[in-house]
Amino acid sequence: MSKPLEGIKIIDFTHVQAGPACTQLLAWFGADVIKVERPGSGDVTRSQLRDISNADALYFTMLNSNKRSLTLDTKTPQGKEVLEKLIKESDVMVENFGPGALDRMGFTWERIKELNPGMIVASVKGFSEGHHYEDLKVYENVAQCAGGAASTSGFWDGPPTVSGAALGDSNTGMHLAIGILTALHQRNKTGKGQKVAVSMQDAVLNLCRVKLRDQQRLDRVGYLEEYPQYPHGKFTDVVPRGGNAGGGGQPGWVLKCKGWETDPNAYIYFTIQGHAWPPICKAIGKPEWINDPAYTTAQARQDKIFDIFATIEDWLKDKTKFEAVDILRKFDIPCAPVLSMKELANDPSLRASGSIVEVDHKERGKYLTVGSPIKFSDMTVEITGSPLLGEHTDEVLESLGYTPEQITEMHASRAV
Ligand code: CAO
Repeated sequence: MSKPLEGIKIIDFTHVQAGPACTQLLAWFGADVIKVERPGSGDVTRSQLRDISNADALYFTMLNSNKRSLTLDTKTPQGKEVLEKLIKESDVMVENFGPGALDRMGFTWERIKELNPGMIVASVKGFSEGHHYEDLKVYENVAQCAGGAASTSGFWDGPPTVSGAALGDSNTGMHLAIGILTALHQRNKTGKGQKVAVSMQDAVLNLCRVKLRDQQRLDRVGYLEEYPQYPHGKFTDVVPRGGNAGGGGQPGWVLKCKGWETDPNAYIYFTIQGHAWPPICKAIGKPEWINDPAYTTAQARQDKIFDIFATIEDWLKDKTKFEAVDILRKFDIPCAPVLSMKELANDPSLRASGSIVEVDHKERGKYLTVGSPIKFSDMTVEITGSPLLGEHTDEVLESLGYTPEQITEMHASRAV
């Protein structure tokens, strides 16, 4: 069966994580993604954090599956000529160079439009165009700090904390993919391409919108009732770090289970959903709390929420996180074990659903990667190994009309 994005050709001028995550997603869904890399070295992640010497690092392989690789020095006249030919016959160019790099290479938006008026040029930058920091180069944690994630994560008595989730990188790539698909849809109606841009700061902020909600509530009423600082602690005029508190209307916390003294992940996340109070009381052996006015409403519980969590922890002390969840699920209580990466890697459900897949790589052999989190009823997303550096250079050049002699000459001059 044909894949939804079959026929869409993408020049993948991306590197590291934010851009490659975007183009990888589009490649999974059928786009022909040609990764353009500098001859000799390629994407820096090919050699960063290697676990096998002389084989592409997992950092690269896990972000570049289903793509083709073309080596091209786009600062040489021949390299520029190849890129121009590619632009003429492609639908999308995705890039996440430092600010101004594409212009300095000679591929301004005006030039690209001239070559192909239907072209969609999609960019990731650290900050948006016109922003007072627009000249800055940005990596993951820089974006998490600039986008509001760090100031609102961690504990109130510790420093701002970044998340292990790639909120700045992969998240920005996912936003960009949505932008590209939107621009392609628009092009179907107008025939015209356009520029699509997502800044890492904006993509992080978009995921922090509940914290902007909280800032405005704090400005108005001076406290935030779902934060651990309420009602016994103090608020200032900025949204505080709330530790592991639930971010919505349901109080929640990470609670210790059997074995927490030696296993750093022997915990569950426990949520006290308002209408689930009676089942919670039954589950944890406190039926007397069901009709006790000191506990019946969320408001009544608020000032003793940590005593309630302590009671639940006492109930949890002889149960593993898996045993606890197996009991609590019968009571319809929103909860989950805190899973380590090792547990996730071996999770049979994630393997069965294709969310974690094993793929083959010419140099590495088999490796695990994260498969498509988006599931379709009419398509199974197949994940293939990432390309070796320049693996598809000759076939791409041939398809652009270059003769074998010209290709040999380009290799000799290191243009490819
Ligand atoms: N042929 C010739 N030159 C090439 C090339 C190719 N195939 N590919 C890249 N280059 C050149 C660029 O043109 C640029 O040259 P100039 O600076 O001389 O114009 C040069 O390589 C360096 O590019 P860069 O600025 O993108 O790379 P860097 O390693 O210095 O910075 C990063 C990396 C990620 C900080 C920067 O690209 C950036 O801020 N990108 C935008 C934000 C982003 O995506 N960050 C997330 C990265 S994932 O954590």
